[in-house]
Amino acid sequence: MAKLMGVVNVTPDSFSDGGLYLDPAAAVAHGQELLAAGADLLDVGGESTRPGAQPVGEAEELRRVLPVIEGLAGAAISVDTSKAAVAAAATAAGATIVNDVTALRGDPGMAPLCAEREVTVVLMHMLGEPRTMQENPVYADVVGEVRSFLGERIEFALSAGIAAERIWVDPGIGFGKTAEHNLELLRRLAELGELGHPVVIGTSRKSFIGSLDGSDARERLGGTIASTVLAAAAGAEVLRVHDVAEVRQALTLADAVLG
Ligand code: HH2
Repeated sequence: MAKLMGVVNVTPDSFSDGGLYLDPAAAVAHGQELLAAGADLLDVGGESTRPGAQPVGEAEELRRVLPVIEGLAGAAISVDTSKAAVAAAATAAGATIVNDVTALRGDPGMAPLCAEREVTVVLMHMLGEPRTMQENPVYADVVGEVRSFLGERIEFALSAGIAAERIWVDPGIGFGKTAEHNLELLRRLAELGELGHPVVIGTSRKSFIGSLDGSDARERLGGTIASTVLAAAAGAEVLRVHDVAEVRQALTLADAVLG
């Protein structure tokens, strides 16, 4: 069965749960809840990457995520960061996965650090940067372009000394994409599996769901479940979600039917 990556956002401004877990104790308790609900790993992040988000400084990001990673010691933790210094401290505190939405393009120190620490790296596709990425994204062939970008980033990671078995890829749902681009990526997700690395996908509560029915971020559980089940059926191995218990049940059912 696909693995569930539970989201722990230690931010004031994340698009669906900003401010709920800014207090470290609340974030740790939330992480523990997600583990109890069936999360296989937890993705701890201290910087929102929602469209229009402002960047966060290194000291502030560290102040947010480190106590939470320390408080969740023993769980499988990924740190959602593009900064090498944050990844360095997080991996020293026990994180074993670095989830970098810039795919090692944001900080020149990131690739050597990940190679040296022997952590798993998530390489995600993003067109542009969060502040402006939703201003008219254009592709001739979104799936082909995402696939060739990820192929190029895999080569870069390998050349930096990151082992092939520690590289995961992610199409970056909502990162410089229209709703139709996101739907096309879901429709043809199996093509990304041909890269030969585990595919991670994060559709949870995202606005392409709302674009279909007008729902707000907190009202997108049905669309989250449908999209994660479809992604798992298309071969995605890691599903990044906020609502772990509900998605776990849906995957269990899908798995029982499809085998
Ligand atoms: N999506 C978000 C953040 N990090 N990482 C990966 N690998 N894939 C994703 O799709 C992805 C990600 C955005 O979701 P969220 O963390 O809930 O919101 P925010 O960025 O506003 O904190």
